[in-house]
Amino acid sequence: MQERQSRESGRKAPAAATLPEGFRLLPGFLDRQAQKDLLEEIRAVVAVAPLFTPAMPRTGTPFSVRMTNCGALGWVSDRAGYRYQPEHPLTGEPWPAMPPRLLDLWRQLTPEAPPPEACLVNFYGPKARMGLHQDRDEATFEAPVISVSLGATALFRIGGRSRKDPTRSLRLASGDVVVLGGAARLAYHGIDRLLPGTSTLVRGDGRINLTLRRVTPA
Ligand code: MD6
Ligand code: FE
Repeated sequence: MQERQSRESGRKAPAAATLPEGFRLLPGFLDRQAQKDLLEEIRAVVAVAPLFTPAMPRTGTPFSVRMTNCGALGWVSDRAGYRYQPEHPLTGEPWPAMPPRLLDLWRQLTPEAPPPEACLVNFYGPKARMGLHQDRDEATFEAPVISVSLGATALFRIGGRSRKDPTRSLRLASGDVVVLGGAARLAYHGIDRLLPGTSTLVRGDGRINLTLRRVTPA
């Protein structure tokens, strides 16, 4: 798999000054074939661990994004709260293994960190979005969170460690990788919306985002 920054994409990483320290956007990190190969592996994950609709803690309001996981632990959300657990909430089965190419990507981008334990798979239809949030349900923040985007381009919003901090908007296209490490590990971020007609990789103008996390201290 070509896990290099694409020279063909012609898109540049944003100026660092206005972004939190430890934030990295790697445009076109996965080439088209690597995206297709990864998508097939994610389809195999979904075949074993079907997509479920998470719900907000307390209110039970459904998310517009559907989810599943691979790896030893999976992130789930329901009326009882946000948590990591070793089994699928509907089937009760263990999550499927993380595809080796994701473990390779992690090792390449964060060689010092212990291996990832969870890969959250988010499926977006054309109207789905994700509110501004921090990734802070992990018992350790020693490793970055690394995300891979497939399919339609998304408008990604990122701010600082306080919800009130100013934010800026960036585009995440198919094959792009984001690293939230250092100060950016706890930066607020979300998805405002998808841009229709921007990719043919995922049918129906859909988008998949994978987030790899270390959950427990090494
Ligand atoms: C998304 N991403 O791209 C949502 N979290 O659909 C995230 O929530 C995210 O991109 C942590 C690190 C990188 C991310
Ligand atoms: Fe997140």
